[in-house]
Amino acid sequence: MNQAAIKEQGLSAHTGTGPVAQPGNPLLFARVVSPHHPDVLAAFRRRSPADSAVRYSAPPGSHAAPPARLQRVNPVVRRKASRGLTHAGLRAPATRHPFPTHPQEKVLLCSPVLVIAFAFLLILAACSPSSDNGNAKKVTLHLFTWSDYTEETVVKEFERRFGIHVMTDTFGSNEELLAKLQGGASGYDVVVPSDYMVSIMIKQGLLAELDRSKVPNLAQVYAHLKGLYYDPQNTYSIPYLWGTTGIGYNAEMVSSPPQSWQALWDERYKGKISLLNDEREVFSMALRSAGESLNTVDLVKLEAAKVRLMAQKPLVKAYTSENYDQLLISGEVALAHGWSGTIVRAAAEKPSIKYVIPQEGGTIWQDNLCILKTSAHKHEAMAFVNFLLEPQMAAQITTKVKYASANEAARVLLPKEIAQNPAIYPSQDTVARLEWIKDVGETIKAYDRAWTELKVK
Ligand code: N2P
Repeated sequence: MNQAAIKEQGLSAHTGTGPVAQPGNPLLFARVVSPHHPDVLAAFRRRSPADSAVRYSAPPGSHAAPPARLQRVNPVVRRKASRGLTHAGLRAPATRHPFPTHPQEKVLLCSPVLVIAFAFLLILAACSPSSDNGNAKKVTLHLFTWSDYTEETVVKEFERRFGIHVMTDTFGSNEELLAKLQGGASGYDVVVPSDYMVSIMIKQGLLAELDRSKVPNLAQVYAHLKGLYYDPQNTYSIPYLWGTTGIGYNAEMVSSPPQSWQALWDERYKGKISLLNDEREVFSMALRSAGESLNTVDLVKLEAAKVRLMAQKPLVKAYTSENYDQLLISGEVALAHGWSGTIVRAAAEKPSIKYVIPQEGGTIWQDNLCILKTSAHKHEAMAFVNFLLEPQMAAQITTKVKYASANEAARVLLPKEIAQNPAIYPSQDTVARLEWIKDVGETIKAYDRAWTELKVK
């Protein structure tokens, strides 16, 4: 991270990149090589365990908090390390006193050979990646987000300004995100779950509590998009982009604009219909088309929805969340169950493509920036989250992906055709017909079974 960026974020300057000391990691001493670093001085002082605890003086003008690497040093590790033992009970490298007192040793210390060797070692230490010389190895943040949800120039700008590298992986549904994390996918820092998935991930202990002082741009988020049911204090999630689920259609291929979800059961469009490859979204559509809540926990209603979906299956060309814009553009499908922004993007390429939310209503959703509890780079992740919410950046993202930004200040920076597009920013009346997907608790098992049955039969 460069110095300007550090200042901007109020992060403490730290430039070392040696192995991180963690419980069970015997490298606590191995990483401490710079003779100027406060860790070294503390380790060499050899006082009581309390006195030898790692100390850090914040650089003038910076926040008083120690840098992440030092914060992560478990006090138990520090205490054991000062006795030459690590947390795991392994013997750490001996910490010889640097100023020998034996007369022979004093003679040796004065020898020119030793002086040169010492100077050489100092130069080596100064050139090593763990030293405080500003040559810190770049941190890489791992972002796990929806496909087609990132604006490359914004990510490049973050990398340029902060000197942090960002690697992006994508998923196609909330369930895929959760399954990958539960399956042990590790190393991700920032993830982008929707509303109901935030509540599930909180319950499962996957998300880190956010230091909101590091995300001042949260103040720019629309008040009505903050403190929603899934995270009432925004303790774990920062609203990012939001949208709706409806039908994208090619006006040149349908006799009249679809007004009801029933259009997706119209035999005339057999083989020309695509549905999202998304369990909760597909059941939401089937439940709302029958006038039911999309969060029903009534197993009879759920079963009836499944039966309707089974009957519809022969008409469906594909269950896909990732290329239905292309299917619409190429004319392979006439009707696509899909998310607002993706269909608006297709419409920008082919003006006969339109977006409609059927009269029975459907889903409203909000995707959120969250940091995983397991992230090794929480400070940098927080800087990234805040950066994505800068009005200019948020406006660039919305201009590209065509999903509404949660950032109120971004809206005035958008081109008119986006800021005033009701398919991107729906009216209050439309929003009133929509419903948030919620965690249905144990009933999710019945949804899972019904979904599997639909997909495999
Ligand atoms: C776009 C993903 C939209 C996010 N590919 C739906 N929550």
